[in-house]
Amino acid sequence: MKTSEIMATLQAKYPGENEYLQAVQEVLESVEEVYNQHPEFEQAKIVERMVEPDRIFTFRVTWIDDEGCVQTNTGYRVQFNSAIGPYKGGLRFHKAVTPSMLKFLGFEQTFKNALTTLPMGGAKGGSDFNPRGRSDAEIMRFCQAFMTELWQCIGPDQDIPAGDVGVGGREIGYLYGMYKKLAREYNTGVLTGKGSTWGGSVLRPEATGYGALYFTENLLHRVGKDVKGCRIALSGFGNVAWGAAKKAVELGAKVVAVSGPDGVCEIPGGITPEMIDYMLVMRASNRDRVEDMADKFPGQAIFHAGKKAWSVKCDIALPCAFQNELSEADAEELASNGCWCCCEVSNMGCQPGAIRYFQSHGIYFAPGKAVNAGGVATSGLEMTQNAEHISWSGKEVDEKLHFIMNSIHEQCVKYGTQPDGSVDYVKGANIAGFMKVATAMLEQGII
Ligand code: 2IT
Repeated sequence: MKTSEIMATLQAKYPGENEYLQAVQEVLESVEEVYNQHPEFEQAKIVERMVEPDRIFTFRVTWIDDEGCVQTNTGYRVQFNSAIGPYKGGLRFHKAVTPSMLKFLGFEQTFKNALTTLPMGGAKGGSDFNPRGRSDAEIMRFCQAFMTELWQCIGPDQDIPAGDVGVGGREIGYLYGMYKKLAREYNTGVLTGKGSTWGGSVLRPEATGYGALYFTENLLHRVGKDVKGCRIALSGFGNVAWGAAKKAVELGAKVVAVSGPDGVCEIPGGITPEMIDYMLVMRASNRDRVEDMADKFPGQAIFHAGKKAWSVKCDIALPCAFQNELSEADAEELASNGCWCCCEVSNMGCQPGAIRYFQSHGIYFAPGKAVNAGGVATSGLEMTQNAEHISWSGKEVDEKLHFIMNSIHEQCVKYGTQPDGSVDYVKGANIAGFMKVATAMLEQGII
């Protein structure tokens, strides 16, 4: 296998699908050497098959807004790979959603899910629906309209969606309500991230952020450091940033920045529990503005319009918002302000130039598919509870999540340790995930 040849074919076939091509390029570069030591992979054309989604559903979603106007969006479900389990992955509602974005996310999800130790294949879905400024009633009508198409594609042993950007507990509730009405079955296992009174797992809302901090701790402990006392800049103020802030504070770190599309809130004294709670209010408001934090906590949170979280002095950077949110120039700015570690919590949050910059300047870096896997792992734990018709305590779920994050870190170290003893977490995560999926595909024949 030659990465450059496969990339040339994909570029010709899918011109302009930049996020998808970027995600594939990163994985292929990481695994090329190992792959070429396995002629049986080459013979079964594992890579050529793995980079193509199994199938993509595309559908029209029509709904009526509060003014009585008819609105039309496009919905998608990308079922990427089912070698190690049923399709599993979130739904993203965001104005910039395209097939390319969902293909990149579904591809990443395949390897991430393989790292979790649980039997889940990779998928992603969503819509170009923009929640900004939408009322609760509009959100509900959109979710219902979306599910009237999606429900035919999903099932507890087939494909299990969950949340992602723009889809949280409220949206999963509306989606599940419509699913139940259409299917006439109380199939709790068909979606994860449900409410805790109707089949949801405790700690699922916190899991992505908590898992990210457990992973960060593992990384730091390996080099004799600790999260305690560190200044952390995180981007975003949604579900992932919220969980990360909660756990960071609990572990004794100081969260000095949260951000939004409008700018960054610098918090010199460190984020407080009241501010962390307020992140949920900001998310539910659909205003998509972090300046609201500065308005609510004057003097404590200082808003800088148009600035990113990466302009704030910190020890550790945690991108928690969107793909490609951290550029090479941002990496340089972070480094010049003394930042020495970046754990990517968003999916593909760092541009390739930023990753190269971190790795060549001795700044610890770990990729999203390892760092943020605690979210989908806890979705996997929710599926287990649903299948058994039981619910575990917070302590049980947290222990399992912690164990899974430790295991993901171990897999990265196993496959990513370099001759000089340092760990290339990008390589480690990609090779570990790839080997599991490739072996399963090989054993299941040419399908
Ligand atoms: O990117 C992700 O891993 C998620 N949005 C969570 C997916 C899930 O199925 O819980």
